[in-house]
Amino acid sequence: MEKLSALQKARLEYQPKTPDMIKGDISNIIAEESGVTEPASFKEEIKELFANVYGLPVVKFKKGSNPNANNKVNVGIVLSGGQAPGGHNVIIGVLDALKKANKDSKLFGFLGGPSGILEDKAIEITPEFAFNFRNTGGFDMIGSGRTKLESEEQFIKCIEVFKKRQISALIIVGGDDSNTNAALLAEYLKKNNTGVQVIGVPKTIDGDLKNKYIETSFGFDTATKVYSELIGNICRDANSAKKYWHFIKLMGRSASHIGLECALQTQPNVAIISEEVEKEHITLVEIVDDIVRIIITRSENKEDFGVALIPEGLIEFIPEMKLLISELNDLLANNVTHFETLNSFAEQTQWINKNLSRDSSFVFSSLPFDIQKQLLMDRDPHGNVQVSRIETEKLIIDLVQDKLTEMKNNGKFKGKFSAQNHFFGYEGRCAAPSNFDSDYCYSLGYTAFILIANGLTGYMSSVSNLAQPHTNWAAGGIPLTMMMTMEQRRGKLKPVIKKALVELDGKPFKKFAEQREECAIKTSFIYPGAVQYYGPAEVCDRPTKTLILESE
Ligand code: FBP
Repeated sequence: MEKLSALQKARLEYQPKTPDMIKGDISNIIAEESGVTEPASFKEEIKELFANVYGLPVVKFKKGSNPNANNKVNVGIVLSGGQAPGGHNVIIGVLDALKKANKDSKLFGFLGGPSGILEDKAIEITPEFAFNFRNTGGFDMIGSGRTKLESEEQFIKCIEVFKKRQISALIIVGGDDSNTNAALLAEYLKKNNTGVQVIGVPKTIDGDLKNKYIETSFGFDTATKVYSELIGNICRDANSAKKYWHFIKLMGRSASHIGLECALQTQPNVAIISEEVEKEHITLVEIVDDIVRIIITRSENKEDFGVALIPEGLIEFIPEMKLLISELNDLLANNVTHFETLNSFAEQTQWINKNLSRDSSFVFSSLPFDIQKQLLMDRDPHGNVQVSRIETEKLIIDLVQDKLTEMKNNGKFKGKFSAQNHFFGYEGRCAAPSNFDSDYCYSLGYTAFILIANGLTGYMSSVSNLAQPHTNWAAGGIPLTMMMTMEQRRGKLKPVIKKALVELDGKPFKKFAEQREECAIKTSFIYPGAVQYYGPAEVCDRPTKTLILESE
């Protein structure tokens, strides 16, 4: 058996904390309805697409007798998309609840993500097997994948597999896209009277699956604490050596929640927020000019060092880059075969430049070759450029360097500029979950099973009041359709769960904006240190600053 560290052993014994309302016998918990709900926009379109799971009520748990809770059931679970700390605890929360309700019930974990359902690859998750995964990071218990479940053919295959394994409920743990697919599957299964229920669980380190009812997605807490520890260490190194500017790209496919939270935790000199760049139409040149301004001012104060945070998704929010990427996406999607016949990079760029609009061709040509190559790399399953593979931090360093050299030659910059680049992304996705994520995920899994025991389908498991002590957390379910809207995807209007971007009038951004100029010029770093698992609650259990500010 694999050798465990003392901390790993201790974490296996950690009992996640849960809301009071899900304690006790599962047969004594019922789901109370609190009004029929509808999405905020495209009501008619969504109603038509989801005729069978539309207009369901939000439910909250309360004490009451549920005669079906102890029925023997087989439940399936699948992890979908990128890893996020706490996924194993979701599975263990479901398992503990299911076995508590009836020890003969079974939990099947589909392997390697949604494709595991289509290929009928699953294992039974027993308490003995699951024990070694309690409070651990990673998704290695059953793996994950990015296969989209959306076609009728796939749904028919799912039904076949559920029948064979006598599965009467499926839990899909994923982000906005996976939960949109959960809603489509729930609708299909209900329309066809299969009796199979579908429950979603909000996962993503990006923190962009949240709304009025879902306060945060799991994994965001741990990932941002891990990145903040690393950023704090770099800030301290910068402040010790006083010779480097560190440019750190942070994960988050689209939204800048991770960058914003880390900026609140560490107070770097620069933190770019993509949503602001888009709203204010800030160009790449303007971004660079502002960083140069900060470098020069700090240099005049004899501080030729600093730390800048760059969100991974930035490139797609810069107006001229957004247009370029969208033209490239269409060009590449519509000319796959022809593009494959172009053998050299020179041939590829020549063809690209010929087919782009004049403005985009100009922007493309002005980029360094490495970035041009990265922009032409394979798209993800949604046809999007893979931003985690674009070295935006290096692009910005190059442009800043060029500008400073020019200014030096003109006598306008007399200091020194030496840059280091970093990318923090995969480092945080499989970290051992913080107490918050351990507790939250276990409670989400446990809640998902109670929703199943109450006969519900088409819901997302919800645990709220998260800024309060766990005893006051509320548990229940939110209808998936009420979080939906319609958006253009590959030229078609499609139902989607709305991605939550950083709100510029929200409290976390306002707090950051209030202090950023001072942090830019005056060294004001905070060194948060490592995630703590044992010790006083204010050190070990505190949620993110984003969550606290949003709950005020
Ligand atoms: P999910 O939205 O599936 O949770 O994944 C988010 C993420 O971690 C992004 O931050 C990042 O851009 C992407 O996954 C990287 O994907 P991959 O794991 O395929 O490299």
